Amino acid sequence: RATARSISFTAFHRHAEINAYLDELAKAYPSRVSVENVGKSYENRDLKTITITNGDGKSGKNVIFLDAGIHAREWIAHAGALYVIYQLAENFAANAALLKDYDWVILPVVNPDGYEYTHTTSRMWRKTRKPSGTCAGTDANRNFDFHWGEVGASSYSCADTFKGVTAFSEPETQIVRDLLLKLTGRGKFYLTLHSYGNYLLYPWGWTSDLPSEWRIIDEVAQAGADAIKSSTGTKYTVGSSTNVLYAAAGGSDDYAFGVAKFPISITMELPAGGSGFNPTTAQILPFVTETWTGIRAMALKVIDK
Ligand code: ING
Ligand code: ZN
Repeated sequence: RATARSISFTAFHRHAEINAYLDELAKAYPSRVSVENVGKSYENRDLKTITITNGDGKSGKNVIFLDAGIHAREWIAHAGALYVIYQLAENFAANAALLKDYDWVILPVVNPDGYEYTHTTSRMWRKTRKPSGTCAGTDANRNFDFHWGEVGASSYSCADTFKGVTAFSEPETQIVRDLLLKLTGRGKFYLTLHSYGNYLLYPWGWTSDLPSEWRIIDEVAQAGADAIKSSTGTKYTVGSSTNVLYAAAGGSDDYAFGVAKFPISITMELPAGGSGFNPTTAQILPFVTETWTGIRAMALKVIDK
């Protein structure tokens, strides 16, 4: 089924529609799905997580935490998270193995103020919307407090990669921080969706050194790339963000790995469509189904460990 209740994969949905879909799922599947308000954006929008379980009532399971929309303009990332939610909640039988010993916690829109701004005002906006200095907005993926500001981030508030006036200056990154820290121990896999470029990136972003555990992370990412390659032929590049893309400190994946101690932490850069950040609506479904193939393979690899 290409459409899932009030949302579809033939259009990009506004933040309010996405939140309404989450609530709809919690209502439809009360034994397996719950939705929590985890805080508010600078402009007072509700950030909601959806937790999807297999309904066996066991608590304290391992957790896979997925987020999307750290960057406002990367619309296919928000759609990708929605497709994961749709599969786990509404195609439960086919995905039972993913939920047997793991609960999934998903925050599909980290930066709703920026996301709405890209719909109403400026399609290519990347940052949050809180003013700081001359300009509005901080790059949320430079705002996490781990080697904050050391490399690949700007101190100029008008820059697209502005690191923020302090680490965790933004309510939205504070919310992700608190979710990650609450999951230390149970959290086994952190996956954050961005676009574009077809990369599976892992720590570190702050240094070209690799973490000592890099082989196991590489194996998980490679499983995702291989699954996508054999399903659609699309090629993903796998490696540490510094080594295969560029150095940038203060990213959420470095924080999840280095501070919140998620053993596997990956940034997935979905494909470009149309003009890079702007896939056509006809590209949404093929892109998100392909993405799901990769996510599924990575999750199964994590679960297998
Ligand atoms: N790319 C990521 C960015 O924040 C990245 C790439 C991720 C760099 C993690 C360093 C660490 O710049 C996009 N498209 O946002
Ligand atoms: Zn991004």
